Amino acid sequence: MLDIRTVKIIGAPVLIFESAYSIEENHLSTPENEGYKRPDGRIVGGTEASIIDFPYQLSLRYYGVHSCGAALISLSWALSAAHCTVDRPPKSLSLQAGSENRLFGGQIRSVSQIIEHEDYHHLTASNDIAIIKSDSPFVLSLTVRPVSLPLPSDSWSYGTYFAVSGWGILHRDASNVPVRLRQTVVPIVDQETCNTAYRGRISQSMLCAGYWEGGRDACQMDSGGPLVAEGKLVGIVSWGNRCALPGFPGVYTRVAFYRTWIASATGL
Ligand code: 4AZ
Repeated sequence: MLDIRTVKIIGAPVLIFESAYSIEENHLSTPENEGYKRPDGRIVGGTEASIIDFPYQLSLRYYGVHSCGAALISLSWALSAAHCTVDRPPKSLSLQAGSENRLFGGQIRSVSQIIEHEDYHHLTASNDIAIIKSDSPFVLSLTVRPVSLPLPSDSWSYGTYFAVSGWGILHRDASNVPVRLRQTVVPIVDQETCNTAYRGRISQSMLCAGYWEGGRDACQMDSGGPLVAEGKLVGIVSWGNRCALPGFPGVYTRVAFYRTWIASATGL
């Protein structure tokens, strides 16, 4: 199956769409892979993170409940994945900044506008990017600070490591979402190699990161969240074949590819 969309009811009456994209391939469920699907209860190699080190990290809330990550790119604008906002009216969403605890603290804003990429396609996850406007600006602080955007011409060479962060699940089959922010570090994966692994589904607007042997990755509920290197927002958590599987890196929306689209939508 190409596109798995999970709907979970977490303590009725709140309906949460756990984010969208995983390619499920039965032949991958071998005993060797089992260890990577359940890597000793940690996010795929992650550790708890302080919001001071990730002051651009936002929680995108759906009816008040964490549903995706997002990144603060100015005091009034955020970037996330289109699969996190699709079919969700602005009124149903809010943003939390400035807290590593997704249940408590920080600054919370209503969403006044959502600009999904006009060519977002849910089956291919192409153009999986959305711009979100907060109804009033966040206040700059030690724990709330926008991340820089890359230049359209920016690219990252072999050997570059990125930080990915979020409140995503700790392994692919986990049912609970961590309360505290977590992060992990992943190297860039060669575009051709990634495209071969994913059988031609990786376009120039995507970027892959992860370890060939698996073990560290973003996962559901990290979607829409930031992949950062050298203070720049390089990627947005988008999709992958499950999480942290060997041979299947995480796939991210390549932010540099959308730099002019972001400028024309926001003026940033
Ligand atoms: C998801 O379902 C998802 N390992 C997010 C990221 C990755 C896989 C799935 C990448 O939202």
